[in-house]
Amino acid sequence: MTRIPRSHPRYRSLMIRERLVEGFKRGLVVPEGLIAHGRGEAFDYLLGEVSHPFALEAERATVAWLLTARRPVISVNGNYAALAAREIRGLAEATGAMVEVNLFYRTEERVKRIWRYLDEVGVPNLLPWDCEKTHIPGLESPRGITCRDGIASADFVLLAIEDGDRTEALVRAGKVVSAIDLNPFSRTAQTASITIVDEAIRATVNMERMARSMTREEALEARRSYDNLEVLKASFAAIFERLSHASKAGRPPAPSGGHEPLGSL
Ligand code: PTJ
Repeated sequence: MTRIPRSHPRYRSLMIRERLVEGFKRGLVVPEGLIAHGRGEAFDYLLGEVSHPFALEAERATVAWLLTARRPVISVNGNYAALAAREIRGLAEATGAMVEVNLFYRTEERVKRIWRYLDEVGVPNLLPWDCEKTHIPGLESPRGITCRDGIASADFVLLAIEDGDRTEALVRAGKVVSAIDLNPFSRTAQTASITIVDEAIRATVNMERMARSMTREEALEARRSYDNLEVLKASFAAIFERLSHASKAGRPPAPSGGHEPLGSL
């Protein structure tokens, strides 16, 4: 792994990139995952690389569902595993949610490899890699395969860095879907029931912290009062305001002092 000095101004971003490259070398991440990451980085730049209030609100609603749903499942793909395995462990511990390895570019070999990696890191409530399988309705190709006792029977699914078709199919199947996606224009962001416009590691760290202190009453209230349209509008407004400032000043606004946990970086 390339050594990056902590003093580098782009330390955090470069470390995240290294995690993904390591994941690629280990066969967890597909080449397309590296491209997806670059897109995410670009949007994070526009957002100022912090968790904005609208993201924290969506994260709070997600935690509320993870704590109170009948069968909540955290869906983990190659990118999410490579970036945030330890943070996923924390969130699964704090909420008791099940964790399923579920892939867009699916091969049994890669499912096993990611499953073993999560297991080594100590992620709890992992559905077995050789679970009984079924298909997400409307997605009959291998990218629709899922565990019968996992996503297929879940009422709530948390996804990250996900493809739009799969998100749409889960929403169509009647599930409440929360999606971590830095691009609010994406089909995933637009179709999810709860859209977390935040970087996946930051979002997962935030959610673990929230889950450790949220009461059931607070969770039910957070579910009731959540409005995803307002959250999406606020995410576009944040990008617009930063670009508007930059278009006048010729440089981005000073860091907003938003919440930026480092997680295990
Ligand atoms: O591991 P697999 O086989 O399931 O495949 C994973 C990828 C990522 C290749 C697959 O899901 C895919 O092709 O995704 P897309 O359609 O490229 O969408 C990924 C979305 O996640 C894009 O909107 C990116 O902006 C966003 N994104 C990328 N990195 C991050 C992110 N959002 C949050 N945090 C990130 N670190």
